[in-house]
Amino acid sequence: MNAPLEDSLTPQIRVEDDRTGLSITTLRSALADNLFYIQGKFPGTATKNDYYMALAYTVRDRLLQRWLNTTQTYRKNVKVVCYLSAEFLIGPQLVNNLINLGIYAKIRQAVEESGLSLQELIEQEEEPGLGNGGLGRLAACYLDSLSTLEIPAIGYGIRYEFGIFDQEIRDGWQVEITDKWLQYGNPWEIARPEEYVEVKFGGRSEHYYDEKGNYRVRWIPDRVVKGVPYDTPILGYQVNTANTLRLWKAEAIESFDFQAFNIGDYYGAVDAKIVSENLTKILYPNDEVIQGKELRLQQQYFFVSCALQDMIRLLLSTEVSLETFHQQFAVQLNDTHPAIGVAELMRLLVDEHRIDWDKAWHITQNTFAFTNHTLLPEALEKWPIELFGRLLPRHLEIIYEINQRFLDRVRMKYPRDLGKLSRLSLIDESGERYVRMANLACVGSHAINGVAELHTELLKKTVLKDFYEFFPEKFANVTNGVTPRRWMVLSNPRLTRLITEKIGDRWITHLDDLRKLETLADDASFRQQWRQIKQETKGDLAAYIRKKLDIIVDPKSLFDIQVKRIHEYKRQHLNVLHVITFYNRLKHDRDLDITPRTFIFGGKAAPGYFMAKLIIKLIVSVANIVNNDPDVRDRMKVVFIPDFNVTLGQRIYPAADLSEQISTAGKEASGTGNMKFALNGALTIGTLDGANVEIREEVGAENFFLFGLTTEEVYGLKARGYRPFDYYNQNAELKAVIDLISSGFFSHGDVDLFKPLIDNLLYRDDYMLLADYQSYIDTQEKVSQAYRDRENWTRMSILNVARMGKFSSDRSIREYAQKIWKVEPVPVELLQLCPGGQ
Ligand code: CR1
Repeated sequence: MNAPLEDSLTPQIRVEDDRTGLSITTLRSALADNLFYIQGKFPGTATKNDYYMALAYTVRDRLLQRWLNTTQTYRKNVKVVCYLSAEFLIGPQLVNNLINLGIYAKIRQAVEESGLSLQELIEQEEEPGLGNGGLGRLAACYLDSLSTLEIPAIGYGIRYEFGIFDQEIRDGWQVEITDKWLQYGNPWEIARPEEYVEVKFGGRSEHYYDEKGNYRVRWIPDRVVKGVPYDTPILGYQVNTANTLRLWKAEAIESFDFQAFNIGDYYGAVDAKIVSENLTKILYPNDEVIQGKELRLQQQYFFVSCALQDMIRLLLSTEVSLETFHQQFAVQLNDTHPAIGVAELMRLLVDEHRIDWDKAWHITQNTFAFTNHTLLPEALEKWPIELFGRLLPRHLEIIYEINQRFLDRVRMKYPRDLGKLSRLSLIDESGERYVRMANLACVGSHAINGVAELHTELLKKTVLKDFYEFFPEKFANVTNGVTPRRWMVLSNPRLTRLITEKIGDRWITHLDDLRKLETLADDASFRQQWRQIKQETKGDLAAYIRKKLDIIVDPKSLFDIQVKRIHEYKRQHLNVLHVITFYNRLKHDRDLDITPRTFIFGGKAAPGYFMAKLIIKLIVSVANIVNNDPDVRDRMKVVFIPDFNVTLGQRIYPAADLSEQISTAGKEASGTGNMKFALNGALTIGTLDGANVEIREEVGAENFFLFGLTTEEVYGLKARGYRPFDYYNQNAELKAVIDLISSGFFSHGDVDLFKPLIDNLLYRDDYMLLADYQSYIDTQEKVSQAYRDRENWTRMSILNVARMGKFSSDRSIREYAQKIWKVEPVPVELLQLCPGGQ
């Protein structure tokens, strides 16, 4: 990969010493030094990974001035955004840091003059897979934008020892492999063991009167765990701001079990250590469905408590009164996973810092804001009271108290409306009793937002309707965005260079500038260059597919791509129905003049989600038949790329012609892959769901392939009684597709294999594939026709990119900063230099 751009150094950096200088000579000797002194290797015995590590440290050294100075700046009474998230899917760090530092070309030269290949070293990096999908990746894009916009921020989360599993496909089935991302060390993090905090679990609360006769509560836990922070710098694009991602690792408190040790129970003491460290061992691999496991609640409470204690310590280290907490920190709850923070902050303020309840509640409500990321009912977190009370007895009391005060207000506003009362209550009492985390988040926050316009509207009308009616002023929309640094500059260097040649590089931080490309859409030679780049990028992906999977695909065919978590509502199987329709048409008429296509899929299924795994099996089974059928050769190929992750996304999004965004209307909160594809020049085939609606508005209906039922129509059809079987009966082509799967054609004659999937479609079809089938097929036909007119297709592709300005995460973060957090940029000056730098 070539440098996406000329190197451009941030003007303010004034620190050049032997260790951090940027001359090629200094860079080369730094690389050699790090290999020797940090990796402890001679060049002769060093592995590629040793070289990667040495290079990573060389880059990190050049980041430290900015990082430490950023931290210093924030000690001076500025409001800091704290983004609390159980997931941060940050992706590989090396190239991103090179780009943001503006030293890519220099480093490449130094590496190459040392006899190494930069590309090979880049490929050594293990990405930290600390997230499942969109939610975790969004958090990562937001950190990038916060730093680039010079907004003081800390990301707080969990340092999972094992992140999202690696996916292998064996015999068509997904197999999960443990993700040992830390096995060779992580050069980007710095442990800060001296800044540990203690987190309590279990036990009971004790109510008493203090020395002044005030009523107090203290928590007598039966277990204490140590939280140790590990910090990763998040450097902004060509600014001095490097915010911190602070991830917590659980460790045992040795002293706590000395008792066991002293009575000779050495094993017992070690057991306690293992139990503590289990807390942050593994990321739960479920996307949008709760698993309700005790360990998960422990994880949530653990990192949230660590974070809030850390903030309080930070604040108290600055002479400022704790009562100004909400003026010092804006805390964003990324979904309900950190919602326990509402009760924890109340506990810290009331029990531990003796602030009275009303004041503490004012602080809490003005501190927190809550983002909802899904409408799926199975994703709404709730915890059985019994479990909750056993783990967090004091928090349960606090939640009861919050609830009582809140419900008193509800009663005042709606006397005698018992339905309202029971729906708004923080406790679900309809059967077994549960704590409802979304309700806690709504009551404890001053702002609540959805992640796309449609999603926010649906929140107000459905899952959070009662809350919207009770406090409409809290609700706002902030449509998601993605960072153009990673999702264009880093992943698509060719297009980055072309665009920059034409309109300058301001678009990288002001994505609206892409509008300047609009007029170029009418320039034939520009279109030619644009097409050429897409062709080369598709060639790269084709080479990857050949190398990894031994499948030959034609870069001239239409690359039709769906990559995202596998989920029934995302309807990868609707895509498969089209693949088989396409196949059948070719089989029936071998001379059919069809636009050749390569159908590409990728995505992980939750390990316990049978139907999702069966969908993968179906894709791979169809691929095996189609790819080996001489009748259709050269006209279609089907590929499932295993182990979709950030690194692979960087290869895949830029190579797409067509982006599949085909969820059932009303189900996808926003989607962000849809933005990455379109930003890289793919056209979208999609439903009116999530941010698709806004993407279509921006790029223009004529540059978007719309199909399917609207949300209203979905609701309407469900209400009238949806009968999928009728669609099957009345549509010969659909029937042929379904029958072909049922016949065992794709499963070596096994007629049972896909039966669960087929039966589900014929007799339930919750996600209405059959209702949308014909419209999808017709629209795919339009896509095929449109692709034949290469000039016009290219025009549409250029216009898509030109009109994607809105979907920069910079825009999203500006909205959060203004509407919700009330924070301002604080530029960082490099004042305090390291001794060697002066
Ligand atoms: C949504 O499904 C959205 C991301 C980020 C996901 C997706 O549509 O783009 O969040 N939700 O907002 C999710 O993971 C747990 O919920």
